[in-house]
Amino acid sequence: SLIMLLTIFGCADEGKTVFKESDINIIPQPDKVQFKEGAFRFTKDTQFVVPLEYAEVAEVLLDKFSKAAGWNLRVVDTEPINNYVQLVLDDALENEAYNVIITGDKVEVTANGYAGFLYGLETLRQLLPVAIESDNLVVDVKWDIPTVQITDSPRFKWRGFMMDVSRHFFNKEYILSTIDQLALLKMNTLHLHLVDDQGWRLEIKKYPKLTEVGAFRVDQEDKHWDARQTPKLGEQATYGGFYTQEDIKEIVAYATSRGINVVPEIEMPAHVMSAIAAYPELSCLQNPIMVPSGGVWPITEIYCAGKESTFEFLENVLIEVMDLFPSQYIHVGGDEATKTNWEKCPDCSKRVKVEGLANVEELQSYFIKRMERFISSKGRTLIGWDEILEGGLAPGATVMSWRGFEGGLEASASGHDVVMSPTSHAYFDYYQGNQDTEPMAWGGHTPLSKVYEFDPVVEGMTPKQENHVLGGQANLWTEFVPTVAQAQYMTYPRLAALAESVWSTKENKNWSDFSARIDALFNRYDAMGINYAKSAYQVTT
Ligand code: TNX
Repeated sequence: SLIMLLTIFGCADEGKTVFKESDINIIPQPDKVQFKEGAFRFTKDTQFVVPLEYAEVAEVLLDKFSKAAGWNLRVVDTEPINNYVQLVLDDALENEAYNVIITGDKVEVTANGYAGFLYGLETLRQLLPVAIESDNLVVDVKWDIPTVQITDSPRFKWRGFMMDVSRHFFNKEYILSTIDQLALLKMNTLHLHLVDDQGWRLEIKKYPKLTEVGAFRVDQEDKHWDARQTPKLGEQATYGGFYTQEDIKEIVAYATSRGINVVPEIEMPAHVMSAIAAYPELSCLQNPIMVPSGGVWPITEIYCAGKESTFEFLENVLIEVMDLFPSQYIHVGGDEATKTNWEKCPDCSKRVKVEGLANVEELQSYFIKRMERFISSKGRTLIGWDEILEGGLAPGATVMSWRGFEGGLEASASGHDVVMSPTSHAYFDYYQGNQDTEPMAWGGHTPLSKVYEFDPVVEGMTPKQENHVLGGQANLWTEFVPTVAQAQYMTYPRLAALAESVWSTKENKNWSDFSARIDALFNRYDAMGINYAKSAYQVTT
């Protein structure tokens, strides 16, 4: 029959792309890649054979084929005919690990569950022609991939990226597209910095003013960050935005389908002027303040640690947060609190006495420990910036080490889990090239090569300490990042270097090999319309 003839013809190697080993450019570098001459061709009839409970995972590729090739590929759970992609469960594999075997007529992906299947498919995406990234129909493409065998698994289980959506607001669409980029690089954690002085970005039903007031500020149009620009009370807000709870549900659902956990950060006790502008009673002195448009330093307008009502407020906020975010980890910030108002506050002095503390400084540790009890009572885990070490760490707390690796070393030595996110390697708000030619940034110098050197495990760590290193994370603070174009510029391709640092084995990391592979990623970014920094490519250590 005609169908038979077409099937036989489609199965012949004739006309398929002839690949070279150098055509394989996967980032992050997999554990093992074996190249064999030959190709597998995706066609409009390629079947995806997927265990039913994992059917959703195939969407990552089916979506792309539907847009770029105009195909409506099918997921089946029956015996396939020839030319198919089959996902096979294998309980012997570790979480997130996968194997891919590609031959001329089939592709087999094995994993122990959703994440591994996803990463296998993301690897296929990187083997496909860049046209797969197109949102519009592309004609005359041979949808061929080389016949390789890949064995792969992550080095760390926390592979994170933080986006500061407070200093500048980035809408839901940008967050969703960022999730897709994270998945491409096999990152699995998106940390949203939802609260800071300059804006509260999450709808809380019980406290509507947090977003009605706290999500908006006075800003001059072309000057989105200026510390000298202190708004006067009563001035009209012009800049802002926030996520509704519906937005968050959509973000979390999409992230989950891309193997990504969304960690919410609700800052406390400092970096919360936006909340105090909305509800002045949260501060000790109750001075009326505006949401500041620029940096405020030192940060003295902080939550009052003396009043019970502060904790009641935070618990109510966190209840809504935990309903929205299934994340095991709840980030409570904890950084950069200046305690001068606690000094002036009778309720705080009283609390110091009652709790038997030495001084108001110790209220920071009291504060975080109390929140940790609440969070762990709900079965979740508190994580905070390394300032939460000061005055004694809460028992179940995990530390995110940003002022170098020291906080992480100290916390892991005392048996706490840590995520390494040091300014030296992981701060994407720092310059990545020559300061004279780069757009205005926070300062610092974190070129691509420096990010690539990042290793969350520090030399000299004991094996016990090493076991407490969950992984690493990059942070994009957005004081000087007002637009999507600028956010992409600061994020890419440094995110690719970070991804390799937290996924690939030490032995497999090689800067010159990475530099060669990254050209293929640039082509992909071009196809996706991403404004990556070409300047980052130059080695500028
Ligand atoms: C320090 S990192 C901060 C942020 C700033 C950042 C700028 C941290 C926990 N706090 O508030 O945006 O430096 O690099």
